[in-house]
Amino acid sequence: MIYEIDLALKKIKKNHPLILQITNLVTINDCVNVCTSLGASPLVSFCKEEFKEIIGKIDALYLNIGTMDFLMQDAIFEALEFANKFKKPIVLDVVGYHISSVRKNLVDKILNSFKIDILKGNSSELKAILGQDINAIGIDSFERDEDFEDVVLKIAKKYNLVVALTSKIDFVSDGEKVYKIFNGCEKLKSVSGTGCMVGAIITTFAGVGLKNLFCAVAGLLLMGIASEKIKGNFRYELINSIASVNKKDLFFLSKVLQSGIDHKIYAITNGNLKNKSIFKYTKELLASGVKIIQYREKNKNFKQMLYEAYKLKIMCDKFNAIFIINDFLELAKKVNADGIHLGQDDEKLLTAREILGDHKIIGISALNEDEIKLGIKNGANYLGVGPVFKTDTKKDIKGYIDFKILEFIKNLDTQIFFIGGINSKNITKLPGGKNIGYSIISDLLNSKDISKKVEELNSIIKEMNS
Ligand code: 3NM
Repeated sequence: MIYEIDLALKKIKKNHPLILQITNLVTINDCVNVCTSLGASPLVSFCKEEFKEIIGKIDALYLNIGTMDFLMQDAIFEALEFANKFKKPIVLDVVGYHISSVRKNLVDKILNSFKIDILKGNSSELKAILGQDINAIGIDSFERDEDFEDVVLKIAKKYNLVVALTSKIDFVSDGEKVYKIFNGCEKLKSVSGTGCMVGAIITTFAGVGLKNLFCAVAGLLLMGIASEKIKGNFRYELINSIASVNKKDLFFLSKVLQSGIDHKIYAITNGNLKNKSIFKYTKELLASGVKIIQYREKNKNFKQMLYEAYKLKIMCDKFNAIFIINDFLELAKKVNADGIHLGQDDEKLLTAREILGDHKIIGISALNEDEIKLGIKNGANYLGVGPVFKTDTKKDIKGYIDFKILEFIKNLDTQIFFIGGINSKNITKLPGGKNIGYSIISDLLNSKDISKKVEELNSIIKEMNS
C-alpha cells in the first residue's frame, strides 16, 4: 500500500487527471490548488447545462455540499446522473450533514439513488448518518471518543461504498477492512478547509483509476504526513508540503495500521549466500514483496561493492523498494542509495546527514534507551534496535536488548526495526505497532522458498497488528 502511493503520485503527474469539483465557496481555491500541486487538472462548475458535455471527459467527480444552496442541489443531481452514466468515480463530502434537514435529506437522497464510490466526512457528520448522538458546533466535530471503527464499517456496509472519516485518528473502511491512520497534527483543525482538501486529494487519486479503499487511505495519509512536516507558516506551507511528500516520507512517516504490513520486513544481504548470487537473492526478496533492502557486505573490495550496489539500486527502483547501504557513506552517495545504515556514532550520523541531505534515510543501530534517544535527537529516520535474540550473523555484539525497553519503544513515534535472530517462530515475542518493523537476515537467507517465508512472516505480522 505505502509504496503504491508513491507510484500513484507519479501516475497523477503523468496523466493529469481532470477532476470536476462541485464544492463549497469557502474552500474552492484550496481544493483547486491542492489538485494542481499534485499534477491534476481541476475544473469547477456549477452549471448543470454544461455537465452533459463535460462529465464524459472527466476522470473523477468531487461533490462537497458545504455552502449548499438550491441551485447547487440541482447541479449536484445533474452531475450525479451523468457521472453514474459514464461510470466516473465520485467522492461525496457530506459537510454539515447534521446541521440542517435540507443537507440531511440531500445526502440521504444521493446515497439512496446514486452510486457513490467514496463517502467522506468528519466523525460528527458520519455518526449523524447512522442516527447517533453527536457533539458538534456548526460543521466542526467535537466528538470525545476516538474509536470510529464501527461507524465506518456500518456506513460502508449499508451503502456499499468506501468511507473515509477524519478525526484525530482517521478511519477508512470498505465494509470489511478498517484502516486507521495516525498521521496528522492539531494544526489541521486550525485551518478551515483542510478536510475539503483531503476530499479533493482523495478524488485526485480516484482520477487515475485506483481502488476506492486505496484512494481514501492515500489521501488521508498524504495530508497527515504533509501536516507533520511543516516547519513554517502552517496555512501557507500546507499545499507545498502536500506536493513534496516523497517516497522516503511515505515509508518512514506513515503510521497506518492494517495496511502498514507491506513494509514491515527489512531484509539485509550478508555476504554468505552459498550458491546464490546476490542479484538473484535480492530479486527473490523484491518479487516476494519485501520493500526495504539493505546492502551489508563487509568483506568485499570497493569496486565490487560499487558494481553490486549500483545494480541492486536499479533493481530496487524497478520494484519501487527502498535501498539502503550499510556503513559506507561514499558508496551510498555514489549509487544514489535511498539511505544509509550506521552504527552508534553520532558524529557519523551528522556527517551523513550533511553529505546525503534531508531527503535520504539515515538509520542507526541502538541497543538501549539512551542510544535510541540519542539517535532520535540527532535526526535518525529509524532505529535498528537489537540484537533482540541470539544471533550468529553479527559477531561483534555488546549484549542483547533488555526486553523492558519494549514499553518505551511502543510509545515512540520514530520508526523502529527490531533486529537480531528474528524468525517466524520468535517474532511474536516482539510487539507489533504502527511504526514497528523487523530486520531479518538468516531466517530469509536460509529459507528454501523465500516467497513462502515472506508470506508466512507477513501473515504473522498482520496478526500481531490486528
Ligand atoms: N545487526 P539475523 S544484529 C546485522 O543488533 C545485525 O545491530 C544487529 O541477522 C544489531 O537476522 C544483526 O541473521 C544480525 O540474526 C541480524
